Amino acid sequence: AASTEPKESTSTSTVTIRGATHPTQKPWFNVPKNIVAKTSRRLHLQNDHPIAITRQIIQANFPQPTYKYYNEYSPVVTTKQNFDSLGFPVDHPGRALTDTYYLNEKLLLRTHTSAHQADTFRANESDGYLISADVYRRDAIDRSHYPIFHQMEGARSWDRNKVPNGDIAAAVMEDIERLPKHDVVVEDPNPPMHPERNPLQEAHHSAAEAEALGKHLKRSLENMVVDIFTRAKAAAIKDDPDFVDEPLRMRWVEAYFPFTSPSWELEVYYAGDWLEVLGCGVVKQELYINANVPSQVGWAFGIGIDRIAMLLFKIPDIRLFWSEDERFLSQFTGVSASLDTLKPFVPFSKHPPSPRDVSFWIRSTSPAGGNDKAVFHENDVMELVRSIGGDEVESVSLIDEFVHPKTGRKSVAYRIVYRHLERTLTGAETNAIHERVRKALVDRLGGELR
Ligand code: FA5
Ligand code: MG
Repeated sequence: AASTEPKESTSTSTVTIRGATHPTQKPWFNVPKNIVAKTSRRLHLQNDHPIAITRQIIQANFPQPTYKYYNEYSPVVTTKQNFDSLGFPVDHPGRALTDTYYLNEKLLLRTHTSAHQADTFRANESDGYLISADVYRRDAIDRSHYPIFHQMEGARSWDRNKVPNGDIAAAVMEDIERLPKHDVVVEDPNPPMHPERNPLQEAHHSAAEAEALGKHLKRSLENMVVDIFTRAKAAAIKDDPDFVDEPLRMRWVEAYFPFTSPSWELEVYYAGDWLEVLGCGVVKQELYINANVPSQVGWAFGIGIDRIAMLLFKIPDIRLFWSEDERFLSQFTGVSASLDTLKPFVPFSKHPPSPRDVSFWIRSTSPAGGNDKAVFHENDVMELVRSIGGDEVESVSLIDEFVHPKTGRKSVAYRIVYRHLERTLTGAETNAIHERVRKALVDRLGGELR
């Protein structure tokens, strides 16, 4: 059956997440019950779960004790941890209630593992670290987007007071020599610095130092991706000896993050398209300074685990990670203990999709006593549909928009595809869920049905 409606979610005054109870506050509190319920799942720590297996494979590329692993941080963080400590401007769109799940004015569900950068730099327990965790974002609904996914953060630092002669560039270059080599040609067409978007941090380190850090960062991450694809290919060939794969293609793309400069994203060519797998860069010196370790310099990255797991195991739909069906889970038994036993996922029979459309007028003015809901945001539609329809919702897409020529009112039409991953939904079942979704759209978004 579909998950329960989050009816009471805005009227309760506390919420308990992983055993800790927090006060909730209007108008910030916007976490539906189905999301609260999933905060305890911790898929990245569940033995033999594909998310945990992928985490282990990434970790294997960043060995202890150089890298210390942190996998237990709570998803409830402060706005300071998630945004301020990283230099996000106060008006950054990521801070909006339409994009982020808040408990109250100060507390939210982390939107990325970078929320723990400042604290982990401050703890200063090792040269490098890896942090894996569940992260939360209000977003679109389709096969590769789910409001909860998993990230792995990584960082490596060098201390100016500890390297020979204080020569960071030389120390980093020496460490590069110790990294494994790979023979994949990586496209890297952009200049390493960009004067406005990605300036060199001239006040804090030299061009040679930044270049060495960038090199160490890129080689470390390329090695990880090569390892993942080598394992995926070995698994596919074991499964089908005639399997012919395309050679791995990777490229570096210039990016922007408020907490790194220069910054890059790594893309991998997959199924006819470039897929972004991670963001990274040279850590802004302010982070080290604010964390009380001003003599350190280094790099950081953040990778999406779910996307990598989908590639690795050929998992067609991101919702499958949340399945408790044995036909899904049993396929990975034993892999955590022996990563070489990895094999691709074999989909169980695919059940038919049940598309239903809904059109409604957008109420663009605030309801009496209203708050930020005054302005229509598509993520509100996405979340409402997910809250009511649960994981039976496969995708939600805008199929039509119409502005009435006289009144100027706008209407929108969405197609919702319902599909249960484990059995066939009957027409009556689908209609019943869809009717509740339609009703909720009217009640909650003020969307009068067309
Ligand atoms: C970040 O979250 C930065 N914190 C990454 C970072 C860390 C940069 C450290 C520099 C230094 P971004 O929003 O691009 O960046 O997400 C990082 C990765 O998470 C993406 O490359 C992608 O692999 C994954 N990701 C992002 N959004 C989703 C999503 N909705 N579903 C699945 N994976 C996602
Ligand atoms: Mg990105």
